[in-house]
Formats: sequence, structure tokens, C-alpha cells
Amino acid sequence: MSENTEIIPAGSFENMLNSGHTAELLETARPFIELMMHNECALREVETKLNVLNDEFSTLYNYNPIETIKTRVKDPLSIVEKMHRKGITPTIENIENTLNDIAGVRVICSFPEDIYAIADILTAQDDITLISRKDYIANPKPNGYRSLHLIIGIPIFLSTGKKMMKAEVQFRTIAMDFWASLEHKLKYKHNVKNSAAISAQLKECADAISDIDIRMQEIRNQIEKDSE
Ligand code: 0O2
Repeated sequence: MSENTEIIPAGSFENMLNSGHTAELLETARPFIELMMHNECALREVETKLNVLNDEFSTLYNYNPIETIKTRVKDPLSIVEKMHRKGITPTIENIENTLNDIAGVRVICSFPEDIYAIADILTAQDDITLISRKDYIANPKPNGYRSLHLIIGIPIFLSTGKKMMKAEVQFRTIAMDFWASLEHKLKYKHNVKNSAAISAQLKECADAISDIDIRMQEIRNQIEKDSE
């Protein structure tokens, strides 16, 4: 199978399963399985870098800027669905060129200033390339969504040599994550009456949560200043 073969050619799975061609089926799926494995490896590289920084902060300053790191590889159905949504045939080559978020990392920080500190330190590392940066904290989405999104390039080292991978790294505070998780769940509730009123309430909550983040940051800065 070449890089440019559609990952699931129409009807091929059914034909192969029905005719008992398991080996052929596996061969067809292999490039996609490899792509997913490469993305898993990229996730491990990013996660290790973030854990190293958190450990270093803990040792030097007795403080952990990162509360939690969550990683996920986008599931195959979401990959195919996103490619169809973009109107692009889901070949391995097209998927690699088009999607930046097959490898996704979510970094939950204690305070807003930690987000920028960790993001800057990470992207300054000489094996990392910053491909794009969307600051939805400085410029929240109209619905109130806040996070810092980076697309980074990161190498993985295979038996065949170095391969550059992409990963989406989303940075949020605990409060922003709380809001985004609930808002994401609520989005899936359809047939909601008064959806405009609900959106307005969610936006109000996002703004209130942002105020609390800012106040908590100010309290921390005050404590640090007072204990010098
Ligand atoms: P999932 O399941 O979380 O992966 P692009 O990916 O660049 O083609 P876009 O919309 O420009 O599309 O990307 P953007 O704005 O950087 O946002 C991508 C991801 O951010 C989403 O991934 C969500 O995880 C998160 N996100 C963005 N906006 C919102 C929002 O309003 N609410 C919540 N809860 N999350 C948001 P996916 O692919 O949608 O899903």
C-alpha cells in the first residue's frame, strides 16, 4: 500500500473480512497502525519534556507549575470524519499533511502565568519547532473558551532515522479545564430549548472563572512578594 492509498478504500474492509483475507486486511491497515504508533511516540517525547520541567521546578523552587498532563491520539473515526469535513481524501500522506492534532497533549497548570512560562520554555528547546500559536486566553472565543494552543514539531527517532512529527499542545488552568470539559459535554446535548440563553450563561461562567483565575494569580504573587 502506498502513502497515497485511501486508508479505508470503499467496501474493501467488508470484502476482505467476508473472504477471510485477514493477512491482506492487516497489510492494508499497517501504514495507518504505523502512523498511530509514531504519534504515540511523539506524545511520549512531549510528555517527558513537560515532566522534566515540572520536576526541575519542584526541585529548584519547591513548586509544581503543572497540575496534570493528559495525552491522547485522535481516534481513527475522528480522523476520517475530520478529513471528510475538510473535503480531503483520507490517505496516510494527506492525513499527515493536513491534521495537526492526531497527537494531542493537554497541560493543566495552576495559574495563568505558569501557562506562558512553561509554553515559552518548551518552545525554546532546540529540537522543538513552533508551527503555530493560538492564544485563546488573551483572545477568548466568542463562547468564552480559553486556552493556549500550540502546534509544535518534534522529532522521533526510529530504526530508519529521524522523523518529524506534529503535536497539538493545549495549555489551560484548572478552572479553564473545568469549564471546557463541561461545555464540551453540554454541546452533545441536542434538542435543548433556549440554547441562546444557555450559551449566554456558559459565557458568563467562563468570564467569572477567568476573573477567579486572575484573582488567584494576584494572591499567589502577593504571597511570593510578602515571603521574600
Ligand atoms: P477534540 O476531541 O478535543 O480533539 P483545526 O484543528 O485547527 O482544524 P480549529 O477549530 O481551528 O481546527 O482548532 P482550534 O481552534 O485550535 O481548536 C481545536 C481544539 O480545541 C478542539 O479539538 C477542542 O479540543 C478545543 N476547543 C476549541 N474550541 C473549543 C470550545 O469552544 N469548547 C471546548 N470545550 N473545546 C474547544 P476538537 O478537534 O474539536 O476535538
